[in-house]
Amino acid sequence: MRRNDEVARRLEEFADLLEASDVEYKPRAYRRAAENIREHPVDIEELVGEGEKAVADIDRVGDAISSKVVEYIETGEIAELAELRADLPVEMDALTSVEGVGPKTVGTLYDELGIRTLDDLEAAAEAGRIREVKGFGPKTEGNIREGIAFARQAHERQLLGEALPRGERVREFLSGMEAVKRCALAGSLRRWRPTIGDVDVLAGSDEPDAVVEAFTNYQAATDVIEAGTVKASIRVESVRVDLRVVDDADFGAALQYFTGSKDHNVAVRNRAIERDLKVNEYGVFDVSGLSGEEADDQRAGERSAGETERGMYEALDMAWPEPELRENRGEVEAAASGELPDLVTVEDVRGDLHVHTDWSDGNNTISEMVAGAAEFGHEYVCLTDHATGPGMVGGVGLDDDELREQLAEIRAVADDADIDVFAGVEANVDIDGGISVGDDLLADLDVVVASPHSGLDGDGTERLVAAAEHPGVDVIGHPTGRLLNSRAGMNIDVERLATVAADQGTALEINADPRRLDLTGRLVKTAIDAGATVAVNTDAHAPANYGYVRYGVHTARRGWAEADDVLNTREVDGLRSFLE
Ligand code: DGT
Ligand code: CA
Ligand code: CA
Ligand code: ZN
Repeated sequence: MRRNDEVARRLEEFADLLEASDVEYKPRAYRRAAENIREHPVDIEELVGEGEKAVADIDRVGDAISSKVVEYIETGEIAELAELRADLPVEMDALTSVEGVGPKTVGTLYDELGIRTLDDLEAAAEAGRIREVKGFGPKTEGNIREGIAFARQAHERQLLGEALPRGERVREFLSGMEAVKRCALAGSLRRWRPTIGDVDVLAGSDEPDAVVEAFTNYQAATDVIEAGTVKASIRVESVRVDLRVVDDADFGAALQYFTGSKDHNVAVRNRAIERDLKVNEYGVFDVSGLSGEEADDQRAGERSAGETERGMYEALDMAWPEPELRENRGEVEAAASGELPDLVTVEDVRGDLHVHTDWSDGNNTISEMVAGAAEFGHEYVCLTDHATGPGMVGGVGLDDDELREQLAEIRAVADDADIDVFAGVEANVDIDGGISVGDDLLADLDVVVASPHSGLDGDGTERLVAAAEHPGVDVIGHPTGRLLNSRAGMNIDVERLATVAADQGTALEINADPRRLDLTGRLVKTAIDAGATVAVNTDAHAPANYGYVRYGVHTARRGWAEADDVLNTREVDGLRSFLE
């Protein structure tokens, strides 16, 4: 089993403890080394076997860190790390999962108040002791108190954006086996929920032993949680992966069952009962002639489906609902009456309207981001760097003069580009709904994305309604401002916002960054039902981020969106007429 992730975690722990003791620079070096070890293609144990030099050759690792890696693999411990732990005996991961609490804060709160655990932190916040510590105040204390509940639940679920690539690699690995006839991801991952409890993988095979054996020896597994005859669970980095092996003849039934959601399955089962049919993970069975007791047997009755998932729904007189719809929000009725939506696809998307460059906090130049969009296959792209204003810290945002200067450069790049290039801005929506950029400049820009970046608690409806009514604004960016697993974001009456947005010709964004996925599927459905148009944007800060679009599109699909509901599926002329 590959141990790179385990080693990386030790180094990250090292970094946190150093940072908590106010050591400079070193923490950053340890984190970079950790990242490169985690991503390194060769198993770290193998490299240690080749000698310290082979470890030090990993980019950004170097001699000091490589000797600690060797020490850890050979002895199971790093002496210096053990000392640091003894000096600061805290639950670092749990504490730093509270928004606004970093290793430095943990160090201070331990020194001043002896806080070691989330429970300690909560008790200190409730008792008003944190505000007494130098550098803290009632506001910080309030934020910490609010962040704790979130942190407790956050620890249990992984981001879709982290779980999916790992699940896909497991699926590829198993699909490559001779013994595996069919293989698919199921569960919440197949439904594209924004966060994932565990990854479910299904394999159809008549050699379950061989499949389970290969799975538990999967090279990226960091742990085998359990292994049976037809199922097993491993950990891949921090994600739990459950495998189930079934007879290939039952694959469709098992896929339907293990895709869920539970609520969807209950609704499907009720439809079956109305028809004297029985649905389970082995198929659809006709139990009409059987007594209650006879029908209890899993495979009792004549089977009418189970080989394919489509067949399962057909046997129940239903069209096949896309997995993203299976949340029991009306899809069972729609599938029965032939009224399922024709969902938007990733291929329908023609461009990206929310992209950053190194003029603000992006990593790449305007031309690089344009070239990246062209290479990705887009027909157009809009560059929307941050404007100054509330929520922009550290001088990230551009003032109006700088935006004018950038506008000229974007026009110059556009002249030579292979795709249509629009000039935009990501302006801040202040607490009253005001926009942080001058009206004359807004009028000269092609696309204005207005996003909330500060004051992200409480109700944000009126603030966003005011922004949507602003004649210069085209798109409301990441409307709730939520950050998955760390910040709930604002409450919004999306029906009201969407009604105004539809009327004003303002689009509502689905921010496809897997840390946001904001709006959510549920809110997208409300917005579309109220007549609004959505825009699926990646908020890319580097060309590689254009690939986030699939997370946004599948979120749109969870909201029942068709291509016509999504602004950036339009050809460039259609986009222009929306923007006018
Ligand atoms: P997660 O892992 O919390 O993100 O959510 P799921 O939906 O992947 O749930 P999971 O992994 O517990 O189970 C996978 C699927 O298996 C689930 O969506 C539906 C099905 N399933 C599991 N347990 C039950 C159950 O007790 N009843 C029914 N009807 N279906 C179940
Ligand atoms: Ca699951
Ligand atoms: Ca599971
Ligand atoms: Zn942005």
